[in-house]
Amino acid sequence: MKFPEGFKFGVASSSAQTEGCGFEGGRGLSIWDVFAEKPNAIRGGFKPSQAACESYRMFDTDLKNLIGLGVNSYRMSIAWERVLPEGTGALNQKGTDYYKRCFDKLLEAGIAPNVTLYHWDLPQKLEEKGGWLSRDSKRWFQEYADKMFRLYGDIIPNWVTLNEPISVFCGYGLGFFAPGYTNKAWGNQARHNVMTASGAAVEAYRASGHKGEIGVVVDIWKRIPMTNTPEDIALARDEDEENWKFYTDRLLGGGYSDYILDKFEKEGTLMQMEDEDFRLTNLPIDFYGMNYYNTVPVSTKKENIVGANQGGNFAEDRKVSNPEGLYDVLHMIRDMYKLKIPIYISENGYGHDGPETVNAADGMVHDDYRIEYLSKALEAVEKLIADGVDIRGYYLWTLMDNWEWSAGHDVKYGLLHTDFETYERTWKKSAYWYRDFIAQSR
Ligand code: IFM
Repeated sequence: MKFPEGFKFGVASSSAQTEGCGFEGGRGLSIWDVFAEKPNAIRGGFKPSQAACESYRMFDTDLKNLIGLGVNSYRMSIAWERVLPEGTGALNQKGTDYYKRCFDKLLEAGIAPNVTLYHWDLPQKLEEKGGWLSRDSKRWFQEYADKMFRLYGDIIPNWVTLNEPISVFCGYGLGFFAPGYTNKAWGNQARHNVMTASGAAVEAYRASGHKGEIGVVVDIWKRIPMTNTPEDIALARDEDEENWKFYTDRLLGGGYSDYILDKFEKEGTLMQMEDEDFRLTNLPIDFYGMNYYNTVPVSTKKENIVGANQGGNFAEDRKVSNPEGLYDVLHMIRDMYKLKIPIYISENGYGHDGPETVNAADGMVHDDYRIEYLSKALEAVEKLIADGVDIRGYYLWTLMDNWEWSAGHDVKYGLLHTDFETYERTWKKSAYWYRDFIAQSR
């Protein structure tokens, strides 16, 4: 099918997962640098400073690959700790120059930068002041966002405040993401505060007068009860409420559900909230970004699989592949919140848990399973557009194999294979497939 004029075909990435190069250019420590030092925090012990893709010095190579794929947009994030090593205050010129150069080069190539402000790498200096548990976090984030809008607001068409705010809950409540705390009340407070901070960034964007778009990305992992028993239905409901509705209700529905407020009250984990927090998240946003990977089957009778792989997608057990689910899940979200704003599929991709090797005979990785997944997911996008759903873009996760958070190098999502010794990038079969798909869809 031909996609609508101007539809964004992109790939998505993030700073912590790709930039690497140690602390070159004056990058400050992030909470993930510190977390990665803890024994067993990251599979294989890989650290983001050493085990990402060296894009800080290899951006031109990445750009060549983006041009080769034919994408017209690249979703990337700014490392807060690179531009503001202290989290607030003085900007690091080398850091801001780096992003300016990336954005200029992308624009010269006709690739629109879609820029995320927070993709999980909180400056460690702010963590030392309480991190997302502090009520000051909204002020810190607003200051950072405001500085970025002043620097780049006139050239960036799309901004994302947060990518997957659940990461903050995983970090403060569940312990397998940075900063590694296991206190549910803290997790709830931190996730409440990060949503507030997102609203504060939207407020700063409107005040800056720039005319681009700003939105928020929430990942949806719809739970599917494995049986019709009341227990399984109740479990699916509970996990939906905790894992994604918490964020979408706040962002798209105006506030939290009675279910979640009652539950936290009973547990003694209810967060402190002020009217101002909701005023901020109720400021209008220009789009909703949905990250979709899979649905999650749940049953009280099965071993709880959540957290099995501990990559970015901690709910991914990699036994389920449901690319078609994108269709129903997106319709569900639209109906649930009577959504009128445009939607981006801000991430979608296939994670392979295990090695993927470059075939010596033809120099390619034969990742047919990824092609199968992607073709079904993109078919779902086509059907949604045919239904009249206002989807403006699709960003495949991800350009190249990178540092997959707590899963280290074990789980691979890239269209390109990365050799983590030489940092050579090699196109997989799926990269050629996506390139051809884009070319045929225009
Ligand atoms: O790698 C992550 C990304 O950082 C956030 N979304 C899910 C991806 C795959 O796990």
